[in-house]
Amino acid sequence: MAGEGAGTAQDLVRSFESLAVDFAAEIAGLAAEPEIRLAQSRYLGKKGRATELMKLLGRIPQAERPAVGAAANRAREAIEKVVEKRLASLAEAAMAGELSRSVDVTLPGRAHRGGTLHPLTRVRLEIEQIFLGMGYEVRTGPLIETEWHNFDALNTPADHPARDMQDTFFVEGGLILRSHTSPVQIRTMLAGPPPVKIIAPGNVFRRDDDATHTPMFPHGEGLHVDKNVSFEDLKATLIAFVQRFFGPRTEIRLRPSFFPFTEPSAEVDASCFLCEGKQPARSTCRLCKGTGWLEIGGSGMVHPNVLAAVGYDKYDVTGFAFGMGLSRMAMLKYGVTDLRLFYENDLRFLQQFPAG
Ligand code: 2NL
Repeated sequence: MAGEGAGTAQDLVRSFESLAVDFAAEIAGLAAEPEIRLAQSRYLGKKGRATELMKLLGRIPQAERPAVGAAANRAREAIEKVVEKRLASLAEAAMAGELSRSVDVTLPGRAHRGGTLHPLTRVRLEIEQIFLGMGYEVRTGPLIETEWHNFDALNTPADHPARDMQDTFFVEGGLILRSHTSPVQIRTMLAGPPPVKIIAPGNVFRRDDDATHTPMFPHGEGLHVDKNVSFEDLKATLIAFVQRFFGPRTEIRLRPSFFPFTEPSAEVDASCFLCEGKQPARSTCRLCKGTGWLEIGGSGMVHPNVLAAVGYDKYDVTGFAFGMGLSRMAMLKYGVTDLRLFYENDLRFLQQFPAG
């Protein structure tokens, strides 16, 4: 920094001249724009060396100041020019590098193994497609529910065993994890008048955890409410469903049962698609265990108390509803013998369900 701090005009002019030279030397070794800009600000910035030199101008006689000012301007211009040239040559070098890269277009591509859908997702999508084809809408809703939407509206009184701590997960604020997807149907009916024709797929929660139960499992329910909806409509709908899901020769069997939210209620069995109920295959069938039938879910006519709870006229409309566990449907359809396989994320299992 020759002459810096020296007193005469000539000293200052020389200092400005060496400023540009010092700067050029300093950035010669820099190869990135941010570093070059930083160096520039060390010379020309608010606290830069040029600015510091300008502060000495006050000590110079008036008459000699223009010469020093001119030297300052030359230094500034020189520094800016050096920056520009250096950045331009860096850009050029980068471009030359890009252009000199050669690509062997004959190399085989790197294969990416496409992902597949989880079997439970496949089953859900397939069921959705079947019901969409029968004019149903797919509805979803919250996993955390009020006891009213999950139980009370469904004619399930406070002393019903399903409401015990043992079966239901309670969370803070007096809320629960839904134990079925019925609250979605309740919310849909509350939101508007009949007709309602929906299916509600989604995960539900119960305090079970053993070889045949997981505390969370995918469930699917259907609901059709309108004037003159009959048990016959329920049966026809279930037949159409099982024939699309398991195959066109599938039959159904309804066994009298009980649910608080339906009356009458029935368990739904589908005829075994593996042995088709025919001897001798049936007697040793691993799927239906020789019964010829597969239990797939529950169903019934919507209880008038449920219709009344959502503000529907129980004398004007009727409805049917049904429910099924999607993991059971997936086990039956794909011959999976251990429920836990669905939740272990073992690729050897998952890769057996191809894409598409
Ligand atoms: C099951 C049994 C069932 C329903 C679910 C339902 C919903 C409303 C009103 C009336 Cl909003 N019923 N759902 C009805 C009968 C059976 O599920 O999931 N068994 C595996």
